[in-house]
Amino acid sequence: MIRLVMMMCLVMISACSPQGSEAEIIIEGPWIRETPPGRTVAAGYLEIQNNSESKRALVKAQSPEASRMEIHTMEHTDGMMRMRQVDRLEMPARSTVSLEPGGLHLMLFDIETAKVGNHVPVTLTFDDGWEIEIRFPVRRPGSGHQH
Ligand SMILES: [Cu+2]
Repeated sequence: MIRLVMMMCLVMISACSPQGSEAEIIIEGPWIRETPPGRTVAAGYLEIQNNSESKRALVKAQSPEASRMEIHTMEHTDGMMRMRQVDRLEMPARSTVSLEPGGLHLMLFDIETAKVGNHVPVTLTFDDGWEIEIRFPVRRPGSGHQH
């Protein structure tokens, strides 16, 4: 009987920490840009550290306060900066990927709560199925960048 209980504990432990992701992926400095009045599309930024020895990828972001979220890059096309949606955000082994104004960002659609003082919950899903919920504080940017 004791052996059976011990086995169950081991099974539960391994189910709770798939591939040790929690220590290997670290999220720093999340924030969402405040939307001007009448706008319901917001950009979110953060830094993702992949401290593991293997490449990883962010494959999905979602929030109960947005109808949908997308991962966007910024590209120079015909002399203009344009946003382009990507399916996944690749992170090489032992790398840090920064999502920041003027570059990579998360896009939140139909969000009414991107106002300073709010915290927007966002769930990030990685390619191995690991998920983490982050609270993004809403901030008013000092610069005139649109994204
Ligand atoms: Cu965008």
